[in-house]
Amino acid sequence: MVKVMANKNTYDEKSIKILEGLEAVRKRPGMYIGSTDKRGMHHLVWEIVDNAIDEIINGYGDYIKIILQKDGSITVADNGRGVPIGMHESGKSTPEVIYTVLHAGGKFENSGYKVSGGLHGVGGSVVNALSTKMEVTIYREGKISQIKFKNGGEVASPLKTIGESKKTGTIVNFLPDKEIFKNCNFSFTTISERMQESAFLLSNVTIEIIDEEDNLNAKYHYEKGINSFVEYINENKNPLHNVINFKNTKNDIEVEIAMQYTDSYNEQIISFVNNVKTADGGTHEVGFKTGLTKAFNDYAKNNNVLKGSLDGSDVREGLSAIISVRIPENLLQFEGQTKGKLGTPEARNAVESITYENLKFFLEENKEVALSILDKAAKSKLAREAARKAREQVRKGTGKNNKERILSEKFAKATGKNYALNELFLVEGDSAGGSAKSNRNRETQAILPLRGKVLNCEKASAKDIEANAELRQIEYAIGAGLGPDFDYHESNFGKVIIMTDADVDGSHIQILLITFFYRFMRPLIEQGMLYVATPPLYSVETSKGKIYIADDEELEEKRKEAKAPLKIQRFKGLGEMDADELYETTMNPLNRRLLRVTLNDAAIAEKRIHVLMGDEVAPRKEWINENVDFTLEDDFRK
Ligand code: TSJ
Repeated sequence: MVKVMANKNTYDEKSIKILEGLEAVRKRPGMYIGSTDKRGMHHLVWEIVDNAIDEIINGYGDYIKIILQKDGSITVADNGRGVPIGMHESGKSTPEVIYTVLHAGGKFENSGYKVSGGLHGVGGSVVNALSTKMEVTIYREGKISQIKFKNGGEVASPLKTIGESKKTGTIVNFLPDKEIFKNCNFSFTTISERMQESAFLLSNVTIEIIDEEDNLNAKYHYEKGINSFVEYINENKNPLHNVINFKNTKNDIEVEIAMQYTDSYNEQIISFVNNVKTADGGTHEVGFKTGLTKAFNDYAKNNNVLKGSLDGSDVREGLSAIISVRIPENLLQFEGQTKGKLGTPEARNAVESITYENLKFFLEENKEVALSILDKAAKSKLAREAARKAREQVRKGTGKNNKERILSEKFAKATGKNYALNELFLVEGDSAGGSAKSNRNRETQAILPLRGKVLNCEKASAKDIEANAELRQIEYAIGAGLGPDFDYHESNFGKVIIMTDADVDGSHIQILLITFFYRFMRPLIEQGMLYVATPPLYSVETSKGKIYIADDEELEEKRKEAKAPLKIQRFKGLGEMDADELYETTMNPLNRRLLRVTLNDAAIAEKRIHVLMGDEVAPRKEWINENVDFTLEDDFRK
């Protein structure tokens, strides 16, 4: 009797501790999932899916299904062994412990490689803590068992058997807490794109995504793993050879590389560590690049095919490559704010020597391919040197085409010498450009009006840019070079702001310009220096004077607030505002809303650009919404 009482007490103490643990997650969600915006909410999905992926990596199951439910919840199912359903020493079921104790995962983990990019791996309990509802259904030992939670981790219904089945697997359904994730929805596109990447990395696993709300679905299954990934990236390009694949292990670090050159000028390297993308690269990417450059330079030297040596950027022109490394947990090290950069020093050496040795062998065995790549690299070197000379002449003012090179009189420069504070507005149309020039902060704001459509840079070379008046003007205005020579430190502006009409043509120009920056000044995007201005869509006369309205949602709010019908003017373009209005609403740092352009997924963004250049409006809109992560930079109005 006494003993039972004692047990009951410790049980209660433990429950309190548990709730305190989950309460900590609710108090500081950012510590566990990075943020509480859309990205953070998707993090919950990655946490759950990673558990299913771990089960598959350990050799159990080959199927993951994700369902975006109509009620805003999401379901993730796998056909692994099913989470153990036995009783835990605390008197609770194992699933209850796993989903209510922070980091409880550890006790149940298997050895081997885990999916564990920086923030991952904190597990189901964190997701539970941030959900108003979570249900776990387990198929195991001939039974179907289920446990339900509510309000961020309280047990709504303890584990019980709800049926019989011969199948095995785990199904988790959860509804993120709206109080924590305000105005967020799951994105089918974001989830599908990430799952497609996972499917490439886990060959022969099927991943299916179903959106019940919008009736969308996608199913991914690749038999050739990262080779299929490279083929997918190069789908619309002209490859110079079949995909090269090599794999080896050094110092406990498993390295697999798939690579293929095309006749394009673009370089696309995507790297993964334990199946999680390292968006900011790291030691494995450095090792790959070093090994690659060395292999080509050695080959060129030994075969007497080149004078001088090639730069890394020459050797990477037209290259698409996937680097996948698996690193044991004890050697894992991530860096950077979003933990997207591998820090493990041993990875550099392992990838470098595996790349060098395999490529050396490949080049010796495939002379024709080797020469065609070297030919391309040599041309890149020449173009790069010519471009640099031309730029130096411009800077020194000695070039023979200097008159032509100097910025057109349309460019209105900023007088201030503190470049970081200066802003370059790229404005659609001469008339809006004129307004912007007449009413601007002359010290910090420069205006470059753009005429008509911008060149589609998807397939352009540096030479094409030099031949294009519009883009050449942008290059000279920014003054920091182009392509591999671009150096954002040299930029004449801290912010480059694209300002177009809020219509289809305007968004097309935005995409074309973003494509240009993506291809030829990518660090500008990486450094968060590229923005899109958001001109208001409406103005409304109120008793207190004229107010400006950003979008339809805000207009609806104002309609509801107002008692009488509103007098509304719709702006079709920048040109419909006078210079004063344009400055006050869209350019004045105190009132404007700037959206920062961040490419959250370079690989797929480039593919999208291809889709976008078609005539359909819908996919273009989708691209803006899903791929270019326009984040509000400074919204002083709220
Ligand atoms: F945790 C979770 F909710 F995030 C989650 C876990 C979500 C989903 C969709 C799947 C899983 C999950 C966990 N799938 N499979 C597993 N496997 C185990 O937890 C497991 C199974 C069997 C054994 C065993 O030793 O028999 C051990 C483990 C850890």
